[in-house]
Amino acid sequence: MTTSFIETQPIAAGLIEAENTRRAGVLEREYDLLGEKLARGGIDIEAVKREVSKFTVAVPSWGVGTGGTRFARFPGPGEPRDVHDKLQDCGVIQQLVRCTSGVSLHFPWDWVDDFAALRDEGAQLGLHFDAVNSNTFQDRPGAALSYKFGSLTHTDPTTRAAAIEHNLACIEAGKQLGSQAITVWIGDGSSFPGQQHFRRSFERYLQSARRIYDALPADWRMYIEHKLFEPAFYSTVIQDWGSSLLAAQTLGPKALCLVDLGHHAPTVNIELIVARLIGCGKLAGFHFNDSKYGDDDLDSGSIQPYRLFLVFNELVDAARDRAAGFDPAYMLDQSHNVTDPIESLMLSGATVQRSYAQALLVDRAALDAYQDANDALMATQTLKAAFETDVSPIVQRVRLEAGGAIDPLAVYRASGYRRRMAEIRPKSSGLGGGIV
Ligand code: AFD
Ligand code: MN
Ligand code: MN
Repeated sequence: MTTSFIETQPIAAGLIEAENTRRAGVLEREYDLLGEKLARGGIDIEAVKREVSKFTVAVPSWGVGTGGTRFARFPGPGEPRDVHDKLQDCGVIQQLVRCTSGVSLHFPWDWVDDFAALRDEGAQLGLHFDAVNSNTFQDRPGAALSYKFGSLTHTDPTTRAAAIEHNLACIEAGKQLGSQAITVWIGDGSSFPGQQHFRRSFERYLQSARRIYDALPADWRMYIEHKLFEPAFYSTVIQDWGSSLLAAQTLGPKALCLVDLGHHAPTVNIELIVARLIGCGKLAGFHFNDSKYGDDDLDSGSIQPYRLFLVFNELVDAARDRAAGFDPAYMLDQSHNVTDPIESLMLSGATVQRSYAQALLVDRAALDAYQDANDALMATQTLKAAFETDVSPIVQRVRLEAGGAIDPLAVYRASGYRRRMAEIRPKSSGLGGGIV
């Protein structure tokens, strides 16, 4: 007898329904009230809800494990032991929030022998596979060559070749998974002035990246992810959006620039970078997270929610203008050190979705007019008005109608899922650091 989709879901459907029933009345009243308020401003709440229901943000497989810092890692109970456990945890997130159907795998961490079977396993949980990520920032146990001094840009051609080969293997795996993009982030760089020749290392990057680019299937894209520093502390080869754009433009139309919100200096205006990349048709998409100091990988919207909104403001504006080549991919890229990763990822997915909903409320005709008239105060107030609108009833209703939970956190805690997993999955080692 084949098991039905309902039976393969990690959280009991009855529990979701019971919790939703308790909250449905209040939600209905709040939704109607918000609907009336928006209608007074000429906005149809149903139209906003339809747009929001199409929004999805992928979850990184590594995000469901407990993260760590350079100093230590404190494993949480019931951590996933392998990619199969990770998928199940991602299934929980998707089951409750319903906007996180994509999963992004990282290789070699998530390597399996049978990718077709893994694809089916994901489908059983209502998941599909988003961009694959190649890891050449650490050595594989027993590997003959080391990435200590770089991978795609290493001075040694044999080491570069190994890093290229790994990326090609990731594409092959991704093809079987149904992915359509590879995200390439390299840790390559230098920690001391003079250690690395800036121009030559970038040239080597372009040569290596060309080999990966040439191996992309026709409908695939290559996302180039820049990062200011870390693990290299003086320079990185793909340091900023300028280097990323240069590489993407040199490689060709299938190469695009990915913006990880944590990969910039603290005061950088990220929404402006987003606008620039949209303007030249090179925005790949995002790795969402939040930070106060560096690549802190905190939960999306936990530190600077207004910045997240301003990013979405640019995206909604670009969609309205039908900007050429505009089709961004959304993913969370966070590290959870002190929270339950499932809880953080559920709330982060919902937060990103909320920012999108808020950005949809911006009165763009008014904003255009205020900008043209140089009315700085009213222009900025127009954005603030949208940001300050509590769109909770919209995102809650979207979740409810998609079969998710009005309050995902409450259902998750009531389900005892983590407790059950702690019994099944043995405690993993807390030794060693590791940001991932
Ligand atoms: C890095 C990057 C990148 C990478 C991840 C691994 O943001 O996306 O895949 O961490 O954990 O800082
Ligand atoms: Mn990232
Ligand atoms: Mn990062």
